[in-house]
Amino acid sequence: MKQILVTGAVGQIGSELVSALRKRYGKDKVIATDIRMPTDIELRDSGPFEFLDVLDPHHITRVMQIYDIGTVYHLAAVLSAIGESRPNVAWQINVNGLYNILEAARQYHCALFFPSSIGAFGESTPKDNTPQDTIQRPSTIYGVTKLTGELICDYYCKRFGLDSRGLRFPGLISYETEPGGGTTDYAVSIFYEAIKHNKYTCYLQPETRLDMMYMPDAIRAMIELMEADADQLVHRNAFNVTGMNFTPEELAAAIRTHQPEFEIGYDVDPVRQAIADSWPNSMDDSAARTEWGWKPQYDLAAMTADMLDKLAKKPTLDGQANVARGR
Ligand code: AKB
Repeated sequence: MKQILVTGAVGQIGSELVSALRKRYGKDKVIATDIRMPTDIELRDSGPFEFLDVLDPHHITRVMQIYDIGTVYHLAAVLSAIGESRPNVAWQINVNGLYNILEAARQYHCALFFPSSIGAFGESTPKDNTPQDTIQRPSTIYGVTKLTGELICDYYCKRFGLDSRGLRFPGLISYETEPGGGTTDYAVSIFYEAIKHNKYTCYLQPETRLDMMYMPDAIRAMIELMEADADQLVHRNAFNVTGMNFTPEELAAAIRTHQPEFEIGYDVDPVRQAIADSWPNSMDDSAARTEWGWKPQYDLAAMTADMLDKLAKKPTLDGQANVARGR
């Protein structure tokens, strides 16, 4: 089996994907790369790590020459809220970085995973049960870069036969590595604050409904899609996938079933609220279910229970965790 390259390996998805891929295919089969040094000891010591700047095509080629890469999971990206504050950087990394990776994948005959997002939809997209194939006119730079990514990945598949596949991720909830600069980050921060202080101030309005997914489902979705039989795939870039959808109020209520005194307040950030308002309330992921058997395992209740349990045991949250949860 050829090796797997992961870009953006130190980020929220990358840190957990690398560990899952190493468990599945072997430690030396997975080359973790990032422009940041991993602080996580497991990620750093469990297999090869290379500094890799996706904006440097020569650097990518050098890494491709050193290893025998067959698949690339290209996760290096800027998220939606940061993108709005630095549109130029969002375009550079999300579009030019992807282009450099696509070119290297074409040259070295690699399969490519590309993460798109609910951000690739916009105000004119049907909001409820958003279809797989529908209007996509995103109004954020993040959305524009993600839609560009979907299209260019499809183009490389049709034009050069590159085996590119992708998912439109909703907000991802995880306890290992916190996200940074996204609009859906509240759904992670709320758990840290619930454990530490038993209260949270949310930057989105109480009734803002968005799709979400727990990280174990997201990791499984990526691997299952990349392992799926190509003949079964009608779509490629990118499949709607979702695990659950909820509002901040509903998430707070789920946390209250474990911590009855938990309080939520609101201090709305107009930038992130506008981004969230332009995204679907819920996506139809039947194409993913039909074409490669997608099925989430975590709903709101299961995810909430697991997040609170895992975070309460996290060494960095010790002490304060016991105060909020009465243990
Ligand atoms: C963000 O909020 O920017 C991301 C996403 C939904 O793509 N989590």
